[in-house]
Amino acid sequence: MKRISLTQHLIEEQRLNNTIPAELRLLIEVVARACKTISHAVGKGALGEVMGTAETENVQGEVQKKLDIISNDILLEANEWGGHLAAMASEEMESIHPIPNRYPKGEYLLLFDPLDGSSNIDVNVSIGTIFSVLKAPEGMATPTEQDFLQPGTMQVAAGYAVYGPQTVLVLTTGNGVQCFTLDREMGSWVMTQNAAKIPAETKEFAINTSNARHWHAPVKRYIDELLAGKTGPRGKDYNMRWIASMVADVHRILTRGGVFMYPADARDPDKPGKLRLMYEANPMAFIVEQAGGIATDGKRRILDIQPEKLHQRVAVFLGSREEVERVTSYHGDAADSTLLSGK
Ligand code: P6P
Repeated sequence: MKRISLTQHLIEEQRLNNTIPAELRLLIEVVARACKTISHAVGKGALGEVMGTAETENVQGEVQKKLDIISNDILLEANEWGGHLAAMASEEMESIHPIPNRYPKGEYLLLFDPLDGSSNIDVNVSIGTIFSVLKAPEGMATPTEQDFLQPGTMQVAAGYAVYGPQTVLVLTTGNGVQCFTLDREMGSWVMTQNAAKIPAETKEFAINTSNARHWHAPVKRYIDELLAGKTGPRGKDYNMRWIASMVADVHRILTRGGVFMYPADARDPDKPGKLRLMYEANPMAFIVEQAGGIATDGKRRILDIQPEKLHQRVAVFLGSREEVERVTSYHGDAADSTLLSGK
C-alpha cells in the first residue's frame, strides 16, 4: 500500500480541498519538524544529559524538567523566523512570546505544551507535545495576551506528537483526524491513519483514582457505577488505565475508545482540575470532536468556553460519546451547580 507523507497530505488538502492556506501548511510543517527534533532529544534519555530537573519553576509553580525547557526552546527557535506567526504562547512561559522584530510576522498564533507528561520522562513512559493554532485578530498590530483568548471553536489546526514506542503525529485542520508515524530511517512523517474515529461505546476509563476522596458527587456516582461492573446499573465490566500523560491517554482513546477525566474537585474551588484550557484541553477537544467523540468540562462543550486567562485550568471529560454524555448529564442532575468547573 503506497503511503503518503505529511507534506503530500498538506499540499493535497491545500490544493484539492482548499482547507488550508499555504501559510498554515508551512506552520504545520515547521511544528512537525520541531516535534521530530524533540523526539530525538527525548529518545537520548540519560545518554543525552537531558534527564532530571532544571532547578527552575514554570508559571504553574511546577519544577521544570530539563526536557521541558529544551522542548520549549526547540519550538520557539523553529517557529520564530518563518514569517507565518505573529506570536506564540507556551505552558512553560508566563507571558506570550511575540515574534522578534528582526523576523517577518504572519497571521497565526501558536500555542503549545512543549512536553506534556513530564513526570514520566525519567521513568521512560510515553510523553508528548500538544499544539493549537489560532488566527490573529484582524488588524492586530502588537500581539497581546488578549489576542489569544479565543474559544476553541476558533482553532484552525490542532495536534499532538506522542513520543512512545513509535513517534506519532496526530493532526486535524477541521477535516477529520490524520495520524503520521515517524519513519526514523527517512526522517519523514508517513500517514498511517487517514480518518481516526473514536467508538461511541467503550469499556475503558481513565482517571486518577487517588483523588477519589475529593471528587464531587456526579463524578463519584459515575465512577462507582463503572466499578460496580456487571452487577451494577451499567451491566458490564470496565477496565481502567491512567498513564499520567494526557497525550498518551488521549492517543489510546483515539485508537480504541475510552473516556478520559480530570475533574474539578473539592480541594480548590478556584482551580477546576489540573489541565489548561488553551494548550491542552482545547486542542485535544478539537481532535476528539473531529474523530466523533465529545469533550466537556462537565457542563459545557470545552470548545465553546470563552477563555479569560492564558493559563486558566478547566475540568476535562473527553472521549467516547456515550460515556461523556452520561457523566456530563450527572453534573446537570447535580443540585449544587457550583460542583461544575469554574471559569
Ligand atoms: P496527575 C501531566 O503532568 C498532566 O498535565 C497530564 O498530561 C496528565 O493527564 C495529568 O497531568 C496527570 O496528572 O495528577 O495524575 O499526576
